[in-house]
Amino acid sequence: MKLYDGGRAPNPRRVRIFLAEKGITVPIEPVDLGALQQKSAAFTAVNPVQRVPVLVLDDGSIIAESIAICRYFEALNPDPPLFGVGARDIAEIEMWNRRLELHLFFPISHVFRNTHPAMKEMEVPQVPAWAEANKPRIADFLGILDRDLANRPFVAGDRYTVADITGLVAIDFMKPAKLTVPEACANVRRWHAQVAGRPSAGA
Ligand SMILES: N[C@@H](CCC(=O)N[C@@H](CS)C(=O)NCC(=O)O)C(=O)O
Repeated sequence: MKLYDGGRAPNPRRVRIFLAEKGITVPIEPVDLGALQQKSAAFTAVNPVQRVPVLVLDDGSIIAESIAICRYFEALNPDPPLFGVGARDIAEIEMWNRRLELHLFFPISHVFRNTHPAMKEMEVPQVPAWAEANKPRIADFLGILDRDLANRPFVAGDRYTVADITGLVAIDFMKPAKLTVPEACANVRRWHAQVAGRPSAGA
C-alpha cells in the first residue's frame, strides 16, 4: 500500500490528519505539484483526474478522493470512529462535512486557485472575478458556523470527527488564500485553536 501525497496541499493533508487520528502509518510517495508531476503520463495512469491524494492498495487497485480514502480506513479501523456511529450520528457528521466542503473549503480553494501566481499552470484559466464572488460566501458561512459552535465543542457535536478535519484544513488554507477569520467569529477561533493543537494537526 502507498499514499500519493502532495506536501503542503490541503486535500492530502486531510488524509494525513485522519490517519494520524487513527494511529495508522502508510508509506508516502510524494508528488511534486509545483513541478506539475501530477500531470505526468506516469501519474495520469494512476489518477486520470491528475490530483492527489491517491491510495494504491497492495493488489494495485486505486482509491482517489480524500473522503473515499478516509472511509476506506474507517471501515478497516473503526476506532476511534471519525464518521460517526449509528444512523443519526453518521448523518449529522456527513451533513457538517459536506457543508464545510461546499460552503467553506471549496470557496477558499476557488479564491486560492484563481488568484495565487503559483496556481497559474494548474488553474487554467485563472478567473479573479470567481475568487471575488466566493469571498462573501466564505464570510457568510463562517457566521453560520460561529453560531453553531457557540453550543458545542466540535463541528458536529461533542466528539472530534472528520468534519473537524475538513474545517481545520479549510481554515488553515485561508492563509495562503490571503483570507482571515473575522475577529467577531470568536467561537470559530476558539474551536480552530483547539483542533489545531491536536498532535494530528502537524501530520
Ligand atoms: N476532490 C479531491 C480534490 C483533490 C485536489 O484537488 N487535490 C489538489 C491538491 S489539494 C491537487 O492535486 N491539485 C493539483 C492540480 O490542481 O493540478 C479530493 O478530495 O481528494
